[in-house]
Amino acid sequence: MTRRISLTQYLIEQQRQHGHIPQELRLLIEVVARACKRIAISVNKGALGDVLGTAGSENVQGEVQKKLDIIANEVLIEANEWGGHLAAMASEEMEGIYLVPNRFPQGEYLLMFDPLDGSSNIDVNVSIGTIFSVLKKPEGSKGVSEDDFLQPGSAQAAAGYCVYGPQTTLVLTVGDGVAMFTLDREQGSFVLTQEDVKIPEDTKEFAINMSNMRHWDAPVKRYIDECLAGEEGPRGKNFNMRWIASMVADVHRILTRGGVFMYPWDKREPNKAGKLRLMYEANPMAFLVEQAGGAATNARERIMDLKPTKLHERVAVVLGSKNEVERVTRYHLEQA
Ligand code: AHM
Ligand code: MG
Repeated sequence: MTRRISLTQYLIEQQRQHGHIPQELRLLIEVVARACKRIAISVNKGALGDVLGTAGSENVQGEVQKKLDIIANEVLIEANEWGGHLAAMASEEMEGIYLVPNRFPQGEYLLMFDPLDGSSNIDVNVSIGTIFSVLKKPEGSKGVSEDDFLQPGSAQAAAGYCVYGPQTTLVLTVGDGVAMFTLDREQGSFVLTQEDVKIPEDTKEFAINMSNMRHWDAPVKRYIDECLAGEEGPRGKNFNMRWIASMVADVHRILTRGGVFMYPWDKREPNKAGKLRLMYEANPMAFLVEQAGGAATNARERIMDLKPTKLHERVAVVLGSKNEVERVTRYHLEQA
């Protein structure tokens, strides 16, 4: 029988072999994984568990909150606040940062998350997920403020997501490649199912919300038009399209078989950079994708080089197979 490696075992072995997962970070990742298991249980209950539908409130971005958005946010906070590994947390569902209460020991790490990504898919039984990003509190800073979170994605100590689909899969990087763990529901543990995940450099599959086409900037239109022209067009090959409307599920497909994902800036929102959030959606996904040999830009610059100016900052996102991301980015830079 092949040896089954649990997430705990994997992290301990990584710590022993490479020494790059400090004890506190290992604890943090395990706690996040445990919270994801609890969220998976709520997601799986669906209509039987009073978890579907709206909660009758709005988050800081003016979006209607679903019951599961709130449940997942609470599960992540409760699981993480007492362990002593964190100084503070930030979430898509909370306006300001969440300080670890004084009654608990304070740690060195900062945790950011989108507790339930792909909210529009909750009620229709389509894959959704949790995205998380881990930073270290800047050295010498007393207390914690929002400014401490405003570090570029290249400073992330770890990042990952958990996709709640036909399988529940946790995907993780601590800066040494990407590993995938599948939840064994009988045993209640995440089991290593793929190591050293690699995104092919080339692809014939793109993911974009085509209904926004009339609002796109010219370089986005050029890129997609060329894909749609198929074998007879300048690309000389036929492209396929997928759009799940859960970034977690779209990125999971790209990590599994390649592809390019785009949520570009468009003319509907002249003053906003895009729809997706830099700190807890784009940065963690960019870290994973780069660690798997892919690329991630805001159509002009590397996402992980961007210096955030606020917690809930939005950003245009182009990520996935390297050669396609470079092409989309080149089209934008040529236009400038
Ligand atoms: P959410 O965090 O409120 O769920 O929004 C983010 C989601 C992404 O998962 C997905 O890629 C995108 O929004 C889908 O947007 P659209 O409905 O415009 O296609
Ligand atoms: Mg989201």
